[in-house]
Amino acid sequence: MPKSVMIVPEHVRSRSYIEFSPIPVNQYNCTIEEELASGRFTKDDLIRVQRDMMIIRGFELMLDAVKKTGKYHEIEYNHRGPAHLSIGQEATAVGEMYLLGVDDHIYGSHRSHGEILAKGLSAIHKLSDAALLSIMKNYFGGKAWGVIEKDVKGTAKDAAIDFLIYGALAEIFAKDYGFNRGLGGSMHAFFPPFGVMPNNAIVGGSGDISVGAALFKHVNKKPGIVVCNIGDASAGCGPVWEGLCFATMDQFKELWDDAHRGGLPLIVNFINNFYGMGGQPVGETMGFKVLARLGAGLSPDQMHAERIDGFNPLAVVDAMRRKREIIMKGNGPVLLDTVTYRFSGHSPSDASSYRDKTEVEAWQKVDPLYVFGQNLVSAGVCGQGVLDAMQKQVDEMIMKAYKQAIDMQISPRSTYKETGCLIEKVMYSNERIEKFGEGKPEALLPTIAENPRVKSLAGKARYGIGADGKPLPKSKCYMLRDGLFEAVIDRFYEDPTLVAYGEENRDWGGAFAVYRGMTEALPYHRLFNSPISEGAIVGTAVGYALSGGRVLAELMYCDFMGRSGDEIFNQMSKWQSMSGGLLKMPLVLRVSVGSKYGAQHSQDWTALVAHIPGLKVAFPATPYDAKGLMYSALLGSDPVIFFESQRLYDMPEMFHKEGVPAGRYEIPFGEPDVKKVGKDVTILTVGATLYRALDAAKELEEKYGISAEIIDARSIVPFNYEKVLESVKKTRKIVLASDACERGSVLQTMAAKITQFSFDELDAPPVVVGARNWITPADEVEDAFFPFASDILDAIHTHVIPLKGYRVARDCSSGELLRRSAWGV
Ligand SMILES: Cc1ncc(C[n+]2csc(CCOP(=O)(O)OP(=O)(O)O)c2C)c(N)n1
Ligand SMILES: [Mg+2]
Repeated sequence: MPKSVMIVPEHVRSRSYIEFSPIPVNQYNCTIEEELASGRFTKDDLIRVQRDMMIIRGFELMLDAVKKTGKYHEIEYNHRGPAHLSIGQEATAVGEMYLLGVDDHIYGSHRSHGEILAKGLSAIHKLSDAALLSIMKNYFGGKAWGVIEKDVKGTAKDAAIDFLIYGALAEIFAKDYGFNRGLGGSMHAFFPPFGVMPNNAIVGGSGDISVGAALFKHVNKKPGIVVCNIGDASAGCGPVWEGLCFATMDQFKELWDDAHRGGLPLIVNFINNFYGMGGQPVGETMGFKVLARLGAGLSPDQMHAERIDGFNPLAVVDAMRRKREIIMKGNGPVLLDTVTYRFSGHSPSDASSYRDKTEVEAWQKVDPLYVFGQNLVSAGVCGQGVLDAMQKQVDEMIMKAYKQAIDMQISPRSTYKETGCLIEKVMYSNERIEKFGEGKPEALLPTIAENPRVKSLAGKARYGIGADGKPLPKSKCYMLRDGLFEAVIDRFYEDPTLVAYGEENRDWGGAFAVYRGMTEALPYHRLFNSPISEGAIVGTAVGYALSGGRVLAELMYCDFMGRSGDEIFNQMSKWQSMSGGLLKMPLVLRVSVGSKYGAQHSQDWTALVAHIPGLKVAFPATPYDAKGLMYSALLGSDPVIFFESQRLYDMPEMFHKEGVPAGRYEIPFGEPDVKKVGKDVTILTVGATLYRALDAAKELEEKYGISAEIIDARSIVPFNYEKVLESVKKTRKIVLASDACERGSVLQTMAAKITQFSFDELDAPPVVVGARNWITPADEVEDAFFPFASDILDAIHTHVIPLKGYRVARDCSSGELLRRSAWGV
């Protein structure tokens, strides 16, 4: 029986009410004197809270001045990039980070300077001098350390504070010595050694990535928790909802084995400043009134949600302490609605036309920096003189970092015009990594040999052509889906961090039976069904991978990539390079290209992902290639979109005469493969059109005496043109075929490059044979849409070599192609 829950009609149809518990709102009620008496804080701790808020305020005021006036205390600097400041929100950041350790990871948004500094200051307080010095001296070869070292006065902790302010500021100013070598910038800056993980310029972008990071900790039993800091307006974002749904799945608490049972170690902290840019979630763009209400819809424990006063740093510390306790008992994830207010505009160009001056003034009257400082004085924690001296010291620190960061001699910018420049180097990590973790991978079946599917594959023909030269019945053959299975199951027994998930990945055996036999072999925490949340499937996988684990995620149909567009285009593809080469992204996303199911289930969108820099893209068409490329994907360190065609899952091996090897082998990315040698015309195929090209080649040979060479692209990014250009040199003609709509397809790019590089060797321009620029019609009439052998022959006859006596099946003349183009089809 696959599921633990029996759906009993009498139960689900019976009459009752759903009850909600009251949601606490600003319940913290403790004075500084009481906190001191409780022993939770010393006087020094409280003074440090004030200092940290001052540092953040000073940092943001400096940036505000630079953006608005082009100078800071008369020292000019033109910062051309963004600066989304959090002036007013300091108590929220400092309170949140106060108890967090280095193993606790925070993810944030475009407005995260304050969080970076607060988390960094908290880490500096907790780390030993030796640890701090080691981090500073080793981070990116100690470049930032080299800058600040000379001007440090004081202890290692003082040095680390200088380092933190300088590293963040140099990053904001796009300098090579910044925390992410200038490739992250203001909205994406982060610093993992202090537990500051990627901040995201896509509103709500961290909403699912952080869930994947918490999943990584949970599955691999890593210490610490994850905090997702996102704005109140991000509550309207799909990825945030999908992330919340994923994070609150019942299976964590009900189905996973005892050792992994329990909720994810995650705090979703909505930093509620009551505005998007100018839009107001409360009263205008959302309907929740009190954001903490959202948790009530997600789980019976209402995500332990509450609203807290983010203008009081101690209220935030208190909430974080209590929420952590809940998480440690396995009862996470939890949700916080942290009330705060930004005095600054959304960005420096913001004229605040959407809010009343009196509103801003009312909040300024309760400015946490002033109020908390005064409370410290009234409670006798320190005198005003101490606060004044601290302010002076903070101002000096900020000025020192500012001078260092703007100086082009001291803090140069990386240049990107030379071959082999920094960006070129960090687009991929290009490593080969056997396993991302130590220890024995967990499995239900101790060895692969015991697996029922592995046993049944032993009896299959690993080459699909019999001794008589005829194809064997498919039922007797090893198929493409088996090639994928063999590579994946093997990697599961090698890399303890490897997890796979997606829709119907477990008991169903994967939507197209690639994972059949895995449910028996793997515990839930390594193979599980996700909610139908394509955004979160990819987004969480991004978080899992950048945390240091290998992940294999699946989209049931290529068409659903639209649902995970941001996660593929902006997250999966970019974090390696935006980190300056610090992070790896061992994430393989399997994407199945459909057929038969019409307009929304049959599209080949290779062009969309090939267009996005940072992704590797493969599309094998044979069992041998599928297995070898899957091995490479699952041994690499880069994000891979792995296309599979539903037409080919049951395709036996028709090329590799020795049969698909039972053991491990790797096919490198980027190398096309000559599947049939010929001399008169080259046909370059992507994906399933390989077999239709073979049919066309047969007809060319038998009826017209023309010998076609067929090259299977196998990968799309990277792509080495060498074999194709060599072939063209011989045949002087090339046709390209794939199931993708022709306009803007990968084939068009390839055709353009071939023209450019082989112009003198070509007798005719390369011809692209793709699907029509239409919606996909029903299976019964798909021959009007997808390219078949006759379309390849039509194209060859019309544009490349006239075939004697050939009658064109469908007009594909230049005039017809121009007509279609003018009509937009
Ligand atoms: C997906 C996306 N949509 C829109 C934007 C433009 N944008 C940047 S910040 C912002 C407002 C975000 O509000 P909130 O989430 O409350 O965060 P806050 O700015 O208040 O910190 C908008 C609309 C964006 N960066 N990303
Ligand atoms: Mg907001």
